Amino acid sequence: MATAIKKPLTTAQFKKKVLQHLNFTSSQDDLAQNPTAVLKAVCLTVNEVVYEKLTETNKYHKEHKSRSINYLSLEYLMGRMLSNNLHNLDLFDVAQKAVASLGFEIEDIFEEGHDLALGNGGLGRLAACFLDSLATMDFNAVGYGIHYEHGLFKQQFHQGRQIETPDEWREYGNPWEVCRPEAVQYIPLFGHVESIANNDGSVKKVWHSGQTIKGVPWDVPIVGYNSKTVNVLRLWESRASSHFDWDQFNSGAYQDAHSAQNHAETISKVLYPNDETDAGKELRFIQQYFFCACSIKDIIKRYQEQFGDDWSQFSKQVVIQLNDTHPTIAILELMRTLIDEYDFAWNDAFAMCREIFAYTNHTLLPEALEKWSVALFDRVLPRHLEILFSINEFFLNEEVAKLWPNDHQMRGRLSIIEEGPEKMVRMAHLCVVTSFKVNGVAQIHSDLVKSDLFPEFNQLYPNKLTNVTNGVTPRRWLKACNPELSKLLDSKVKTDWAKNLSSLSTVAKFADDEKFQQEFMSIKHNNKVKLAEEILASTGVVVSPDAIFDVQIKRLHEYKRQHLSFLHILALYRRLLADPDYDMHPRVYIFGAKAAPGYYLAKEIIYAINKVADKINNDDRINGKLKVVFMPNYRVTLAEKIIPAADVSEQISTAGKEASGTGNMKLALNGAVTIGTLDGANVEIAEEVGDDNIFIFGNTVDDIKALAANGYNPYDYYNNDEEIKACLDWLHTDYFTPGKPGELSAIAHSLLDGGDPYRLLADFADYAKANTALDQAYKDKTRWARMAIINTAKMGKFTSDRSIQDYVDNIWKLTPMNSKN
Ligand code: B1N
Repeated sequence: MATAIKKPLTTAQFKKKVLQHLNFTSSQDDLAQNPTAVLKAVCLTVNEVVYEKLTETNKYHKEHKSRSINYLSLEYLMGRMLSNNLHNLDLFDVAQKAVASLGFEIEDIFEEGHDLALGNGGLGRLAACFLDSLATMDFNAVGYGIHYEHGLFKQQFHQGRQIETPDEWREYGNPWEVCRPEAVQYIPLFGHVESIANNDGSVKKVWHSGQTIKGVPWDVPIVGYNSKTVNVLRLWESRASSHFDWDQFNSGAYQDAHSAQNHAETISKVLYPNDETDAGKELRFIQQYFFCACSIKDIIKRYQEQFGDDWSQFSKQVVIQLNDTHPTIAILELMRTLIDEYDFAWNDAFAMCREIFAYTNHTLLPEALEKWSVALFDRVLPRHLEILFSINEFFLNEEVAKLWPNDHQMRGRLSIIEEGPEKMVRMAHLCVVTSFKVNGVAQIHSDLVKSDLFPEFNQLYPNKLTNVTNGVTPRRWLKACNPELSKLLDSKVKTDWAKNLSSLSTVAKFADDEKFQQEFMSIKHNNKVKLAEEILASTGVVVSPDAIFDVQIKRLHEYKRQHLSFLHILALYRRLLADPDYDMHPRVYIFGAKAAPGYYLAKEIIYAINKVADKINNDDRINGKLKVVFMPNYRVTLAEKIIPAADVSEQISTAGKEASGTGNMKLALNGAVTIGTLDGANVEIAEEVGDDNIFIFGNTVDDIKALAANGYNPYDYYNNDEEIKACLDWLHTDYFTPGKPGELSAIAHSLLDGGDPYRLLADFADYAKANTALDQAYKDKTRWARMAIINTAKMGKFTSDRSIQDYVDNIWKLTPMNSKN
């Protein structure tokens, strides 16, 4: 696999095909007016290459009986596909020239594309990066997910407040997906379980379901970079199993005929927009089950196409990775299928599941740990609940009782069922009990999973809990999004760094080279000029590319502490008002974040930042030294524009709360310097770049624990720090909301009477100090250039190819396509 893959088309061939497709899809007379038609024709042209490779890939794996990795995730944040697919197929320049000869800039064609936004944030984007790496490294992998009609909502600001509108990513079709009617599945739910006595005295359980939903698969091809592989992401859409009831319709019951269909189609209608909070809604539960059941049936179908009824190879051929607990029901569905449909003995079925499932934990936040009520389980999935009880009984009696005999407290703590006024199923416990490996997503997080979240499980199953540090694909997050920097790196690095990111370390030797510094920083400047235009277009704010571009882009959540940065902005503004000559390099704070629609304080934080931005951006007294912009509708496509232009990467979560973070990796890779806490992957980034090339501040995980143990009182900071007091008091006035005092009070309340749950005030002073140090460093151009270069050079560890290799070596035990065995 070392040799480069041949370019699949010449420019002339590419152009010819585009014109052919245009003939079918639109009139060519008005071509100049129709970039959308060109986009579609280009996608269809690329698909010709893609689908040929997909067929080859499938053929190869069938012949070689490669073990298949099945990645189950409720979320995939794919972003746009065209630019990435062109890069991965080495067709970028070909397409660029072909499109230019038709009178278009390729970038303008990309702008016509929709984001596939079938996810909320880091967890969904990680799944997308992993699919890219799996295909690039020639592994036999399928991603399974839901074909949401509406992905994550679009965000607008009306007078500073977030407004959500529906995402219509496939209103007029999506060129990348193909419907696969031959792989439709039928999914039972509701109903009751009948016990039938067998002749031998045993009991056979029969589930009589109350409803059947049809699962229709849509395949999105996943193109590997410079590899032989095209894999698929298979997304399930729900439909009514029997079509429209014409008899009912003809008899006049128009509404009723529609309602069954509507109910079925509601399941895949919309992505739940909550990031790290358990919505606990019945529809979400049914979504999870629907997608798990479709996927398990599909995995079995694919296996049987090769191995027929011989189950002996199943656990050697199939591994299923659960992306958090959201797909946990897959475990119960596989158990049910083996026992009820294939007559497996319970022990054999369970042993098999324990060889097949692995689980990734992505968060320690209690509000994100999923629990479903036993009553809901019983109503929707009565047979699955019986199986769940049987697993719990086995676990408590055969495993917990052996290590901790007669320890009722321990039983209660570890049980898959949480007792209480309403009995609940702890999904993570089911995952840990049944999976053969459980991993956290950065070293510090995995350590906390062992020590704080699942210490008893770690005792019970000593080698089960492990770490795989997250990574990001350098194809999308450097090569495609930062073409100028990529070219510079190409000129200095001999090997293909996009496939071997560690080779970037060779540019570290140019960190002090004046010419290289100039080239590196002038590319950053060009990227900032472009972003400044984008900022002007989307917010109306003029910003100078000579200012420090300070970026905080991620979901809005209290633990991520956008409001810590906000509070510090208030402090800087105050210092500037008190002394217009206050010594600081001009700085532009750039925020991008969506808040869950029901998350009150997150929305208040957005509003407050927007209001303060209005005031600061229009205040002549501070000579443009401070600007604040909140770019609306943060998404993958916007990240691709912001990240190459960032000087500073804000990674300021409360220590112990951010499992990993992946934006931190993307920003550093593009030469941004991190200001951050010792949390998640920041710890490992600091290890890679060294203390001189990162600004670490704040309380550590242990410090944070000690703060709580000593009785944390936010008023201690408020009363003892004049700046904190003044800034918090400011929020109660109408300074930023003329005529409406108190509009920004919610933030101050949460930080004082609300107990400051994320310890902002305890970190404020050190954060301010780190910012002063950062400001000093930036003023020294040579020093800053050196830091930026070292950040890019030292990000080799954080390619998602390395993460996948870790999964392969430590969890999945796979062999790639074309390897010897
Ligand atoms: O997963 C990312 C990590 O890099 C982030 O640190 C982590 O916060 C994120 C319930 C989640 N954890 N949990 C979620 C998302 C949606 C939902 O409904 C939980 N997201 C993360 C990748 O490891």
